[in-house]
Amino acid sequence: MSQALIVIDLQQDFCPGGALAVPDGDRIISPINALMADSQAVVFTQDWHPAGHSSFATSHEGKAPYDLIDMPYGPQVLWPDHCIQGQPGAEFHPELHADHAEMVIRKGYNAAIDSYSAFFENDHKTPTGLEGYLRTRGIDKVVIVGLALDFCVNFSAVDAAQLGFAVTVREDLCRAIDLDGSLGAARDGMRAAGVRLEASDG
Ligand code: VGL
Ligand code: ZN
Repeated sequence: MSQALIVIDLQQDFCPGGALAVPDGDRIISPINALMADSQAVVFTQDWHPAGHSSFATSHEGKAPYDLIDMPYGPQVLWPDHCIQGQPGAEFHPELHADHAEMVIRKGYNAAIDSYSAFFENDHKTPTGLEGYLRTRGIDKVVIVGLALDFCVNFSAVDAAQLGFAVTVREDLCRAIDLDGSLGAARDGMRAAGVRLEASDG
C-alpha cells in the first residue's frame, strides 16, 4: 500500500495565541515533524478564508462566535475571524517543518461556504482536488494528523473513508476544540465510517 500523511491546518490561528486557538495545539508539532521525516507523500491543508467569510460571526448581524446558524448547505458553527488569506494567522506554525509538504491544499476560499474537509467543501459536493491528487500518485492509505480533531480532521477522515481510502487518525497527534460534545460525536462518526483511531504508532 502506498501511503500519504495528511497534516491538517497546523496554522498560527489554531495554536495558542491565535484567533481560534485549539488547547495545546502546538504540542503536536514536534512529533509531527518527526513523523513527516519518515513519510513519503506529505500533504498539508491550509484554512484560507477571504476577509468577511460567511463562517465568521462578524459577518452576521447580532451573532456571536460559536453560535449555530442555518446555511443553504446545512448547519454552520460561527467562528471568530481566523486564517484570513495572507495574514500571519493563516501561516503555518513556524516550528512546523513545512518544507516537507509536497502538496498544500487550501480550503475555505469561497466566501459563501465553509470547508472543513481536505476533500470537499461543506456542501459535501464541491471537490478540492485532493482525491485526484492522491489517486494519480497511487495512494490508497492516508494517515491524518493535526487540528482540529473534531472539525477539520474529522470531516477529512470521514470523506477519505467514504472515498475508499484506508484511513488512520493518529489521535495523539491531534487536538480538539470540543464544542458541546463535538469531540464524542466526531469519534463516533469516524468509527462508524470505518476510520481507524490510533493513540500512537503501531
Ligand atoms: C477549523 C473551524 C473553522 C479546523 C477550521 O481546522 O478544524 N475549525 N475552520
Ligand atoms: Zn476556518
